[in-house]
Amino acid sequence: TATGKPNVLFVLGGPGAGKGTQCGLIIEEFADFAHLSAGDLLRAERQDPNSKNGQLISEYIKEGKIVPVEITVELLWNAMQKSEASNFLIDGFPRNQNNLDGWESVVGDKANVLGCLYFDCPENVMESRLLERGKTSGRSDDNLESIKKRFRTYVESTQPIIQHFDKLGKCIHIVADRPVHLVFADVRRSLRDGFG
Ligand code: UP5
Ligand code: MG
Repeated sequence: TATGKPNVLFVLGGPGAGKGTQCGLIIEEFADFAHLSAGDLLRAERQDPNSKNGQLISEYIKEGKIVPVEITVELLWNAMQKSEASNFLIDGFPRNQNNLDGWESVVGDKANVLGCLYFDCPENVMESRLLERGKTSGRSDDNLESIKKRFRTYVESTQPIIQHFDKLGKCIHIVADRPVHLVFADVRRSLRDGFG
């Protein structure tokens, strides 16, 4: 990049909207992008017997609540610093204003935030995807009770963040309620046009 700072594209959308799936496809095609899923980093941290935050993370995830930003942003920033990539897809973060504030104070102008890639999907579609995945995922939050809580957190806390980027003219809107390859065709076009 011109500035030498890493570029960051936040990837947002409801639970089951397809963030992880599409990020996987993006990094196959755009070799200079790395994918960091905040949820995956938290799940890995929860497994680490040396972590003092494991219990807290488990409880928050099962309840669909947003983990304190100090934990999440440290995992993200550490992973960014370990990576050679110059462009990052940060998947599933920031989920609320506190997350965005925590990002500003820890990372701030050490990275260049391009905006957000927003996967827009109706709740009933997300719900059936997650229930289907729940048959085999082993994820503690892929059950109807946790899914409902995740949806509520998404509407109350995360949608305002998406609107924030939208008002800045920095939100790429993707219709996510379609087959994976059709969604990706739009993603590819948007990345080439907007940020390529
Ligand atoms: N699928 C995907 N795309 C499809 C398509 N186009 N057509 C048909 N099926 C499609 O996809 C979900 C399922 O749908 C899969 O089975 C897939 O094959 C299928 P996926 O790509 O995994 O969707 P994604 O949006 O990534 O769903 P995910 O469940 O990961 O979303 P969440 O946002 O709920 O999960 P995340 O891992 O980001 O967060 C989990 C929890 O961690 C949060 O609830 C919270 O408690 C905590 N968290 C924080 O506290 N802070 C953070 O910053 C991040 C997470
Ligand atoms: Mg995901």
